Amino acid sequence: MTLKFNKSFKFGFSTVGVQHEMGLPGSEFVSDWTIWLHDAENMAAGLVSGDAPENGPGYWNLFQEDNTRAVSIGMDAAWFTVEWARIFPKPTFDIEVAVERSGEDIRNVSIDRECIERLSKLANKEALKHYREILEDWKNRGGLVVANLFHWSIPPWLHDPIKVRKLGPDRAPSGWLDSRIIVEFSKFAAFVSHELDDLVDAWYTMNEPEVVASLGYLSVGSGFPPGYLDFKSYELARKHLAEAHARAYDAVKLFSKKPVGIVESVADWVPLKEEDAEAAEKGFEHNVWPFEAAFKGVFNGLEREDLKGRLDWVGLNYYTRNTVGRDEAPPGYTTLSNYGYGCTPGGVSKEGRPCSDFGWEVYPEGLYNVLEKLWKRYGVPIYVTENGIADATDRLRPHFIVSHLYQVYRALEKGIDVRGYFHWNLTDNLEWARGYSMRFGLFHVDFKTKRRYARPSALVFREIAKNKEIPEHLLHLTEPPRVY
Ligand code: PGI
Repeated sequence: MTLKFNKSFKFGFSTVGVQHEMGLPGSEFVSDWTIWLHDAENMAAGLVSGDAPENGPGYWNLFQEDNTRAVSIGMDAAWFTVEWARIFPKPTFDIEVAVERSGEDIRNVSIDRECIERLSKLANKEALKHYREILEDWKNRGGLVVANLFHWSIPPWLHDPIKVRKLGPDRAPSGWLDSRIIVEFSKFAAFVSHELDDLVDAWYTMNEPEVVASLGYLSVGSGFPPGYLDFKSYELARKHLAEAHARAYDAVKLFSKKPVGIVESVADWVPLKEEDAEAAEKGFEHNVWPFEAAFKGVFNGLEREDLKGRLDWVGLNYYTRNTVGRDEAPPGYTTLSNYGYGCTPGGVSKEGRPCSDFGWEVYPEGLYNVLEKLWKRYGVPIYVTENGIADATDRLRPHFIVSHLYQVYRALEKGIDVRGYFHWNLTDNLEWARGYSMRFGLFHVDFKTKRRYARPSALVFREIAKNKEIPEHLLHLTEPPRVY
């Protein structure tokens, strides 16, 4: 017996500028993350690893070789981040557009052909041409192309995270705390759609807005910019991100008929005991706010016409669960350690599950649960845009892959419209504040020589992706791993 995926089901990889592109001469670009990762105080405080994005795997130069590698293990889809800071290294503020405001809300940004022409004069043409080459190369191999417009890094003219932390957001370019970012992001989105739509099969506006807001302004120990602890800023950043998605959705649609989505990482919210069910429900509800805003227009309990109806597909990043208990204090739930994201690196969870180098519990059945919930709520096509494990020695990854793909298979059997699975990641890359220590690759990267070496799990992945089925000899890995 084998477990078959539909022939149209996609298996993919992905790239993010800061994480993959740099490493070889000519690939450098500067964003807020560059400033942040190079900051000596951040390093001294242990907030960032000290690893520089300039020493990365070098995808900008080695894209053909990595694309070949991806095909060789059966991949036929990829999502690529088009880096805002590469395309517009200089401010776009001076290109005027009509902005419709209602109180503090940005309801519409009018972008016309003249605006695109003016943006074209400011844009870094070399970078644009290079992205065309990357996308074309992948398309010529028969790969599906998904384009992502925002994966965390912001041009420095819009965000100086060190100054925000030191001087406060009123005295520095403050990124997601300044509503102008919505207007500038819309211009960028319109321009990129105008320039690249012929090579793109699907778009998404941004990756994980909730992670950007919560790690930037609440969980400041995470080492994410700007590390400015302030609940009001968290709320403001969320609002701006919700509006930026809607306005960028409209901007992409000016020049594209392709589906436009948004990506968020959603955990399986598991109640510790029966009486914690309501707490888990609250956690999930909060987790999906980017979809609620884009699909229903509901944000902070209010319905907004100008946010609604802007979700053609859902991107799910799934890594693990959140096990929660009830809490009298707001928000009504508390996330418990030794489950989900809160485990000991390389250890074992309270339920006897193995945990990654990051301390994330392997919990594959959660992937099915989240897919089912998202499908019931939105009924639009879903891509698993990220799923993977930090596991330098590859002791867990083979089982991780098979057990998670089995959950996708189950979802497909139930009629859930999952279109593809993108493994995080093809190669080792820069894991943000944690640097090169967290290795997520199917291929090990020697960051000195830039050479890649297949891990055993790459072969396991190939066994499945090439024939789009879980073969009989891997069926023993479909059930969740357990240590005791
Ligand atoms: O940590 C692995 C990947 C990152 O490398 C991707 O850039 C990012 O999209 N990952 C895991 C998540 N999101 C991404 C899940 C949510 C999360 C983000 C940051 C959890 C902890 C820190």
